[in-house]
Amino acid sequence: MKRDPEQILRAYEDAKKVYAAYGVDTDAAIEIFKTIPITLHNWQGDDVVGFEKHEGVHSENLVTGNYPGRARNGQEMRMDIETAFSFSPTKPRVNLHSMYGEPGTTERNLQTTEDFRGWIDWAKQRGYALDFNVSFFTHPMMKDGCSLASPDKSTREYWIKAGKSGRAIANDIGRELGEVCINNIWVPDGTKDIPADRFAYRARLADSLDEILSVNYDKANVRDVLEGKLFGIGTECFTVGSHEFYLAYAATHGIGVCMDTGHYHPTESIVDKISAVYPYIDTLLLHISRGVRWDSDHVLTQGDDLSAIMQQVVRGHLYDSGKVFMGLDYFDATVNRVGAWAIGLRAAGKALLDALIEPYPMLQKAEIDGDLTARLALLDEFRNLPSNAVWDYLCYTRGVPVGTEWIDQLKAYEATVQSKRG
Ligand code: RNT
Ligand code: ZN
Repeated sequence: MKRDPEQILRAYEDAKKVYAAYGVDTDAAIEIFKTIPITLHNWQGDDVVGFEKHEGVHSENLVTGNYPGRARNGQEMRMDIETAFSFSPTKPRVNLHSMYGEPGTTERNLQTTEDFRGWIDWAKQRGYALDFNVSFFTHPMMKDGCSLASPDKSTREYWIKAGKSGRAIANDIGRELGEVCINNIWVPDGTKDIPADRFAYRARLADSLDEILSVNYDKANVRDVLEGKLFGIGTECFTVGSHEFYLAYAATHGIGVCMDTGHYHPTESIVDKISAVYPYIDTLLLHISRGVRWDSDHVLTQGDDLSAIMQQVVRGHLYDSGKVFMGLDYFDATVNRVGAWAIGLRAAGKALLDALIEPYPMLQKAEIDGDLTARLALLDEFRNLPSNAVWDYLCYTRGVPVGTEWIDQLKAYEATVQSKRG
């Protein structure tokens, strides 16, 4: 449904006055919003399958559903990504996995920047920054679910080489695009049942990381982060790359961590961890998903946790610190994949905008004054400020569909493009 432009503008003028009464300049907030990227994870586009041809390989990322129209190659995926971006006013940025090299014939540990030429040229042309991950999964060289921590030396060596190639590629990406490329390392390594020697697994992972990180690159081009996890399907009893392990490693080695909102105990949130960790690590990448009961990677939607995360990023001015990056990470094949991207981007964008126009100084003042009643009352009152009028205005002035209009556009894209794919 298309909305009436005059009504959008009128509602914004009213909302602007409401916020101004609380000391908030919504026009200024919109200008800041435009500078903060929300990174799109390319792997939602094809259910983390990749462009390589490995028959009968086990995937360490469980994706359910078989919605038609999956992107089968780089050209289709890039078109899908552009379409998702056209539905959201957020600043675009793309996170790429190494299993999406083209044409997909190079062994993962022998990949070079040229395997990503199509992606880099596209990003350059579109003005997108790119982030990178070596795909340490869904591959014949995975052994018993392990890569960098495997007891098998040749397995470890294969993946160390892949990790090193990945950093060289990330460095080239950052240099060529003139924007830092975040190189994220996540490995599924762990055991289904209780390990005898936890120390040995962790010592092997640390050695492999030491080796991968032994080359020094300019931090203007590449920054490294480690993504921990509580458990995964098949690694219920022991995950080598736990949060504590990576945090300790990152803090002592001058690198960063990636916090994935779906990787913790179901009642544990990353909201409180951001301010705790931020001062002591080099880089903080957020993988934002919606965990449901287990490490489920559901499509991101709005909610208290997402709002609170964005509030931390805004209240602490982390968005222009140069060391905090926000990206999406989920995979759902039961719904239109471009729709899944758009839902997440718009949810993240709304929460970010909400945080940017929150009358935070009033909350701070109440706290400083020791007025705990006002602090709590204001917190709850501010939830109902007319932020959606500001969001609609932002979409409208950015040439992005307002309200539910994007769903109609998605249906048209599905009918004319996605449904034609075999
Ligand atoms: C998996 C991690 C990881 C992956 C991607 C594909 O649990 O969240 O970030 O989702 O690397
Ligand atoms: Zn993740």
